[in-house]
Amino acid sequence: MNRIALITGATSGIGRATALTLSKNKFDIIITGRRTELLEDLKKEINDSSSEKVYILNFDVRNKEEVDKAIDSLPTEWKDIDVLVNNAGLAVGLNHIQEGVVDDWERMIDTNIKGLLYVSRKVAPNMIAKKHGHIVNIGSTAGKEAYENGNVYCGTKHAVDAISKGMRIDMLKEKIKVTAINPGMVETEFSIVRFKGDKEKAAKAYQGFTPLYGNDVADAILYAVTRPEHVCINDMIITATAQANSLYKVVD
Ligand code: NDP
Ligand code: 8X3
Repeated sequence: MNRIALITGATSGIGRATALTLSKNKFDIIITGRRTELLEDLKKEINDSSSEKVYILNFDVRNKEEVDKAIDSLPTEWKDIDVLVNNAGLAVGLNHIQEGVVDDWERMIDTNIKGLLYVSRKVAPNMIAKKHGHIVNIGSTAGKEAYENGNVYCGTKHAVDAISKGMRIDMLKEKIKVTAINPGMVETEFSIVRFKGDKEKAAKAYQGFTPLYGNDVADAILYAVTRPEHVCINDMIITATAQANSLYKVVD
């Protein structure tokens, strides 16, 4: 029987790649995000290439009521979520702290920290009732070292690091696995969002080296969620070969 995975932020980048990868590996997938048309496109792409089932939920992770309502609306056959991938997230702006834009800070904190918490709070109790489940949180190398201008984004990913460790401890007795996957630079829509739609600036972020792609992170997620019952990958850092951590990268 297939397992069920819910992936937040499946309209793009790492989340989209993860949906495609898991659907090729015996998972039925609940794909979520705000851009419905992109979720419909992804559903079609999965349905065209595999027989695994796909269900769409459209919600903003920052809105607790929307999160609860969407997850409550799942049909009975979709309610037993085996794997939750908390992937929805973003960086907005790249400024020194004293020039920071408060609205940007709030978007990052509300999405990357509070959104992850709202979805986890809604999904985890059912996992605990079944004494079975796996939560995968997408952190970042930015959650391991801070870098210049990264301040609040790095803070949100340090929070993901700490929350992941805390979740693991809190749900240990119930046998719930928790994995934090911490990628370095991945070429997705991430930099377009960070630079507020400036595609030229965004493209420059990946020049002179081969970055990670969404599929590379999806592979790591697949590895984590397909270990035997007695094995839990707690924490994983994955970077391009050209990048050691947030601070060291070689470019041609
Ligand atoms: P993308 O911008 O390509 O994808 C982000 C996804 O998050 C989209 O599907 C977007 O969907 C969703 N999302 C954003 N805000 C919300 C919201 N309020 N409610 C629901 N969904 C939301 O970026 P990535 O794939 O790169 O990012 C995915 C995760 O990986 C993020 O948590 C990011 O911090 C992390 N990460 C990225 C790295 C990189 O270099 N790219 C490196 C390390 C970590 P929609 O807009 O349709 O709602
Ligand atoms: C995204 C990677 O280096 O921009 O988390 O922080 S980085």
